[in-house]
Amino acid sequence: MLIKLPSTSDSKESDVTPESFYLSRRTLLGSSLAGLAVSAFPRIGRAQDAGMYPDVEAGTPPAWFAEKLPKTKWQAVNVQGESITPFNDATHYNNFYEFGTAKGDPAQYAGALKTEPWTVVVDGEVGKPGRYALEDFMKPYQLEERIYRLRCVEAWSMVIPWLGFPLSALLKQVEPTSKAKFIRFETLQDPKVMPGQRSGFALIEWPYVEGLRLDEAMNPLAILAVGMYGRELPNQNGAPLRLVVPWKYGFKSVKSIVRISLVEDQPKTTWQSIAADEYGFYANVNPQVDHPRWSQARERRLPSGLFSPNVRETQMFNGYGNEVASLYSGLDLRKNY
Ligand SMILES: Nc1nc2c(c(=O)[nH]1)N[C@H]1C(S)=C(S)[C@@H](COP(=O)(O)O)O[C@H]1N2
Ligand SMILES: [Mo]
Repeated sequence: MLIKLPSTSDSKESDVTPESFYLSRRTLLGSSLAGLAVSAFPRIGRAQDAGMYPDVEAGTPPAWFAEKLPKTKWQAVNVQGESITPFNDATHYNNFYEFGTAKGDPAQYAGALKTEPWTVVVDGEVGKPGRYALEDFMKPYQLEERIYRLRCVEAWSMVIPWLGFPLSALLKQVEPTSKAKFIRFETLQDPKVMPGQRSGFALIEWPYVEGLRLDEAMNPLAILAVGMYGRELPNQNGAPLRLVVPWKYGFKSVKSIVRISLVEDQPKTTWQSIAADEYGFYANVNPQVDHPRWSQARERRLPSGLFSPNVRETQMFNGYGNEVASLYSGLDLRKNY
């Protein structure tokens, strides 16, 4: 991955959502005025919960989606002092190499991906393997909102409100055997709709593969997401099902998942296969361990433009150290990058 210099087209200063907007939204939601919040902002979508966020394009949610939305007041976690990245940035500045390597490619081409019907396979070292239609796969779970920082290894970042459920809940369902030590995820492979898989982009062996140690996967911060900004996931963000592990670089958060396997050995991940000396299995956000070609000490928080680059210090474990540091006690994080 190459670092892109900020260009004025990345975002306009006028796109910045003031913190006050977010705070006032929270205040409204905190009282029983959630309904009124919608009418206060004229440019929002229709009668979906997407109306909670400004400028969200309403989607066409699958039938099972609405009944899974959080019923009570939505909870924000870990977002003190942060404002949510505008929807337009989160959906037009993406990495999803199956649809091309330019940041705008996923928004331009991922619309061709058909996410209904969708099948998820659970296999490997589990007591209850299975092959599920997505709506059946989702049956046991209620959605929660999780507002997380997302830090890409390329040194840009966003704050995204996801809708998902803890990965640990899935693990409880499928009953890993005593041999299961890692969890492996696979993205859809379909060169007909994924131009990145049929071009001469031979560096990547498809499908895209990612993985976690089982204890990392059990950490309550790790979620499987099916939505963001109060609506279902846009295709370019990994519809209909993706992983979100906020304390790790973004490439761990694999999109458009079709297969989840419990395995004995550490899976070989896509980015390790491309350049093992640059992208490790752990990929924990760590400002003290630089990428061989650039510093990881700072990041550009989107929206970021030439005249307001919005640069900030990168935090250890992306600011989630209290929750996850104990997973790595005794591990040399310089070697296990
Ligand atoms: N299948 C797949 N998943 C992927 C990627 C990809 O190219 N293919 N890119 C990763 C990278 S590098 C990042 S930073 C995040 C970006 O997620 P976002 O576009 O929703 O912000 O997705 C990750 N998941
Ligand atoms: Mo990334």
